[in-house]
Amino acid sequence: MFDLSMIKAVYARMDERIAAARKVVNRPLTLTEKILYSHLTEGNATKAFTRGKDYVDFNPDRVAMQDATAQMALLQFMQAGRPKVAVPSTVHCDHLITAKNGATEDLAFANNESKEVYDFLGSVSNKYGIGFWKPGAGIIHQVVLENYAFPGGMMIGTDSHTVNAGGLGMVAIGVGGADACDVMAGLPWELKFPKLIGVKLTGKLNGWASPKDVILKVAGILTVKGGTGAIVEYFGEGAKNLSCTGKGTICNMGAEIGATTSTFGYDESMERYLRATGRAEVADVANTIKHHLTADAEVYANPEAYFDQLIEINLDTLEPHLNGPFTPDLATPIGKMKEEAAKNNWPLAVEWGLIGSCTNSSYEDLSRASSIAKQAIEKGLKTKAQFGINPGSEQVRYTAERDGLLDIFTKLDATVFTNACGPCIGMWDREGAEKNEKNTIVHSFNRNFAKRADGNPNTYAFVTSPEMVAAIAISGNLGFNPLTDTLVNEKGENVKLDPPTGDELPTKGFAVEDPGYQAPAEDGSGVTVVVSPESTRLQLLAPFAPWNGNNLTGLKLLIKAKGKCTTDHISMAGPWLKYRGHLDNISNNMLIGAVNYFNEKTDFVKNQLTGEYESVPKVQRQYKAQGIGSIVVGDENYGEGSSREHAAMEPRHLGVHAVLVKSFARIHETNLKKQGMLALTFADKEDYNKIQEDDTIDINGLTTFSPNVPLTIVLTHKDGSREEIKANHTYNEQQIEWFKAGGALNIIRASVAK
Ligand code: MIC
Ligand code: SF4
Repeated sequence: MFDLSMIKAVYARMDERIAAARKVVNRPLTLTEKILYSHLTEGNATKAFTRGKDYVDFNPDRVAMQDATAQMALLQFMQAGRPKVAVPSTVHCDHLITAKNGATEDLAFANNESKEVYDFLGSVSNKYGIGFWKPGAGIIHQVVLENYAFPGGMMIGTDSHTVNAGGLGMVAIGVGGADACDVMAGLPWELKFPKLIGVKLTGKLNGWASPKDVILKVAGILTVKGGTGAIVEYFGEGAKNLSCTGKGTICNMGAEIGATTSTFGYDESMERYLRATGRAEVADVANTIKHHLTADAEVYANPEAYFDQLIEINLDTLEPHLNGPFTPDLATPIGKMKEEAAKNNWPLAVEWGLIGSCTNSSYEDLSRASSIAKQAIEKGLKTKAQFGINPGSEQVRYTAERDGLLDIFTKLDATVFTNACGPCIGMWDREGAEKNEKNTIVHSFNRNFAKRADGNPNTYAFVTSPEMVAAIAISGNLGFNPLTDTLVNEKGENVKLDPPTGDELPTKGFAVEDPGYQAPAEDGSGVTVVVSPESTRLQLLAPFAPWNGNNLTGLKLLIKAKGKCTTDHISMAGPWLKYRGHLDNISNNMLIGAVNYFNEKTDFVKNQLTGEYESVPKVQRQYKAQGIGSIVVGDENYGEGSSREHAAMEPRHLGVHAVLVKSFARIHETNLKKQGMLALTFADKEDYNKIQEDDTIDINGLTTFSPNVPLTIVLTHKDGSREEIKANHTYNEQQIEWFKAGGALNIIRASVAK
């Protein structure tokens, strides 16, 4: 068990902290407020904060990082001049393992291919007191839920699905590496005090419905930006009826509605999970302060009075859903899928069914999906689609193997891939993907943006529960509704699949031989970290230049992005993951997935110096070489999706000064600010239409840059005509200092130098 004394200390101060919060807020408290107010940097609250307005400093209890983001986070931390991390922190190697031939071969390949990166992460972790989870140990959020998450705790992680730990009653938030660096350096972490969305769950799941369907439905209601700036708190009888890992699934995909995080009050399902995962002592102490680990009774009795928005879902009548294609909020209940697919021309034949990802790779998930697979074997059915599985952790895998679950899948010709992200992050060597054929896949992951899993823009990916993935993979048909439809077996008989069954937790308990954990050195001062100057995968960071004190003038429009522009469009994953530790190399993928408004093409923009059309990074490197600044323009919810700060560091590195959009996703906006960029929004969204392809742009008002005062943007069009528009921003005093210093890290550096 890890960090019991830290958990006890958090619990020990909760009484006093919550009493102080109660006094200033002066009404009953939600769970979210209890957790936030008991983690204030100032200690006991002295004033009530205004939701959606006040910036507040917090002291999170721990930090989690995955390998693809940890490289940048730790390259920054190395410059902070601290001997050891200030709070318990961990690194998890899960993103860099390609799924191809199955776990044993794939893991060996990755260990070789990414050796340099793993050695770097291992030695940095060892030096600075960070727990290190080796490749194959599992997916960060499953490993965190199994080992580190605790009710009432607060955590940040360099991955947007850090929110998964809400399943164990935490406030767990995804951030960029620079934020993690601050917290590991012992500095406070700042967040705009969130709004609160309440989701009341009534009834009990039954039949084919699963926890995944709760969040697929919520995503349909709130859309990809409906949760922005808010924490979602689930409650009600229905919540108590869900397993702990099921709650994790729901919180996990809260990232897909843009929510800051989601959480559930402490209950018996969490207690069972803590005990089953070797943390009985955490459950025992949590039991002593139970009343602090859920909202006050008045809140749930009269939620309208305490939440900014309220949603109610009846689990008794919830239908299984499939969300997609290309966006996780396009929710279709299974009963309507045949109709919708025909109407929209979605290919019905399903080529692959994939179970895994941090969202749905628990023991319960594998157990319920295997109950469907088992029926297929017994009823003489074969899978029509190909079938792949990534268990969430070595503990889950080992236990599922012992209990015969994996054997059932392999009898159906499934491939068991490594305990890692794999296809979910485009680390999937899918045969034939390069042909770019139109095809459908179903998976239990959370994201389904174009090209995400296999790089093929014509793969129609649908997100659903593991048990539905199994049923649909067996039928090979997107429209197959296991509630009503039958399938024809080898003997030509019509057979029907019974609803899934499964174990919330393994009846014989969890087991594992080697969980893949490496503890750091007690005293790491003697450990050296080497980064070869010749490396193509790792590069030490050079400080960005501070602001020169003048308004920005003569910026060229680099690209006006049209429509959805997620972090996958700005800094693609898959094959580019290998450069996550090398800023200059990864910058060659900057915005190559974004659609150019003026020609509807990707990675094809006008070079204003030559009039030629070229790839985005190429054009930008020419501007940089000539000392010309540039600006990126975007649409709604720009930077949706991942926490990867590369999407902010690449433009910074290549000389883009500002990003001007209709609206931002939270993490990306903060990442831009942290790296010393200008993150601006159109005061009037219609002004997006005024931006022309050959525009030269000035940003005025920077010499008096201050909170709540809009900046002025002057557009000079090709014909010499000029237009002035207003741009809003959300910078506070501190964040303006980041801009002036050329990035937040320069401020930490300066304080070390003193
Ligand atoms: C993702 O799911 O997109 C990732 C890969 O886990 C990212 C982090 C990254 O880009 O490394 C995330 O969600 O934050
Ligand atoms: Fe890994 Fe996918 Fe989860 Fe991101 S969403 S952490 S890539 S499994």
